[in-house]
Amino acid sequence: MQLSALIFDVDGTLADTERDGHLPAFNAAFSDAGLPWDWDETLYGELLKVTGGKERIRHYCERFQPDYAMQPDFEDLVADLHQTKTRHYLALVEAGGIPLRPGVARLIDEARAAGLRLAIATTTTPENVSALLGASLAPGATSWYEVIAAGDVVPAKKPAPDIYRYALARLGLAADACLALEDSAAGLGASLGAGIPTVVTVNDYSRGQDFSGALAVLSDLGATNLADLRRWHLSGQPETPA
Ligand code: XBP
Ligand code: MG
Repeated sequence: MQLSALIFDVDGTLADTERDGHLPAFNAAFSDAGLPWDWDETLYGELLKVTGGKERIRHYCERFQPDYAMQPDFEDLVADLHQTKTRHYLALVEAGGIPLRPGVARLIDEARAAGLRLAIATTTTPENVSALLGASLAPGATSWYEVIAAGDVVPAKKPAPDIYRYALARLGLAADACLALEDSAAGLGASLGAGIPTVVTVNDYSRGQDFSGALAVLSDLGATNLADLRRWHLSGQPETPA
């Protein structure tokens, strides 16, 4: 099947947003709320196994702050903390603090020049996506993406396939006409669950996770071009490591 579209994950794939953006933003939100919680990189690596910022806060409270989780307005408190966190994250991104990972901008340029359709499938919020694309890729880059499937637009987050199925439906494409780019086992589970051939670029948080079924597992896209993606997509087989 001809390759017609690239579907990009955001966090960890387009940029290392977790370490440099989301983690400090969560901690700033806790501090604003007067909560003595300070997630370090090790704990955050564990918490990242729960996708979705609200879900992550809820999981943390249920596991480490049970008294806080038992409050009658707990869900409202989670929503408020997440709203504050998103405000801090947007400020970090808009300040230009989060560069794209190696090769990402070049690959997007190659795909656009070749007439490939582009989409996003992410657990984060749409406003976070637009801010990152506008600040780190190019002003107006959001318009390069036909579909931005993000956050709560689907009931179940990665590794559920919902967000990728949503993107396919909006693209009107079959799964095997697309190629997904992911960074984590949860993301790969979601894209493969939707039947989409997938290339993984690992990062410090996802290194060592199980990427069985990926067409290729790379350290980054710095040495990868569109011809590589087309070759892997055509073969349909995982590339044997060099
Ligand atoms: C990674 C996630 C997101 C971010 C936090 O998303 O799981 O929840 O960690 O963003 P991706 P929010 O699918 O792009 O890898 O707080 O907006 O959820
Ligand atoms: Mg990701």
